[in-house]
Amino acid sequence: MSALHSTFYEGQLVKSGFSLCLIGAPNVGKSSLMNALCGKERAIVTNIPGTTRDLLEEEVQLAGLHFRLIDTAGIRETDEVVEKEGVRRSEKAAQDSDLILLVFDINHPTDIPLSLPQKKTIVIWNKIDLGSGEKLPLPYPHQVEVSAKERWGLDTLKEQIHQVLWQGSPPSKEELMITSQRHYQALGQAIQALETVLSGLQTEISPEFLVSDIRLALKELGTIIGIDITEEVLSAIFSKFCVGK
Ligand SMILES: Nc1nc2c(ncn2[C@@H]2O[C@H](COP(=O)(O)OP(=O)(O)OP(=O)(O)O)[C@@H](O)[C@H]2O)c(=O)[nH]1
Ligand SMILES: [Mg+2]
Repeated sequence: MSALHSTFYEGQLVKSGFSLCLIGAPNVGKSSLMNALCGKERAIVTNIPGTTRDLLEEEVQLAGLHFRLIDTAGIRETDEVVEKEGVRRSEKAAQDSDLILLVFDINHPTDIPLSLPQKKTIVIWNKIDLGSGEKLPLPYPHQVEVSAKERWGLDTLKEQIHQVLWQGSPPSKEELMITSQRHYQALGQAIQALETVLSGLQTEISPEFLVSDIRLALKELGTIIGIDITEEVLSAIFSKFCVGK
């Protein structure tokens, strides 16, 4: 029951999808990568730095999982009001998303003044079709070289996305997961009640004191499968073991 209870986070992600945010300096190819991953020209791409000014979202399936891709405005120091707001939204989107693709132009890598969580960040070295410059030393273990323009390296990127999401241990297809908040709560209550029963058994208290917690656990489990199993099970127990008589 505890193992099932702990699948709730993953279960929820699988059900509602993951958010994946593209972050980086202007002109590094975030929008181009967004388009490459979507398989369509969703975002405007130009060679003018500062093309994307607002957040742009698109739902996609990548390797069997559902994602909400978010393209963002390039991060740079600016006094321009609209762009400044765009940069603020980019930083917020990075904080809120399940996964971050931190994009660099491998031939002109300039760092951005943002420190992102290592566990959910993948560094993308883009534009490898133009050659390969000196990489910046960065504290993120997951790094991939791609060309958004030529669609190179996208399969490796998708593999990395999977690895980072599941931290090396993907749930097997047969694994049962709970995806509903109500089931999560009911299972949690049942576990708590059974733990009380267990410690009661260890201290050898009289069984009739355990009945109310067993009843509670059964009631909670019953709400998951939609029936009231309490009375049926308890009357069977009472008829066989004379508990509490
Ligand atoms: N050669 C080459 N050019 C690329 C690649 N990816 C993007 N570009 C070019 O780089 C320029 C900028 O691309 P965008 O995708 O608009 O870059 P961005 O990071 O979204 O830029 P902003 O929206 O300004 O922050 C465009 O001229 C693209 O065609 C790539 O893999 N190889
Ligand atoms: Mg853009």
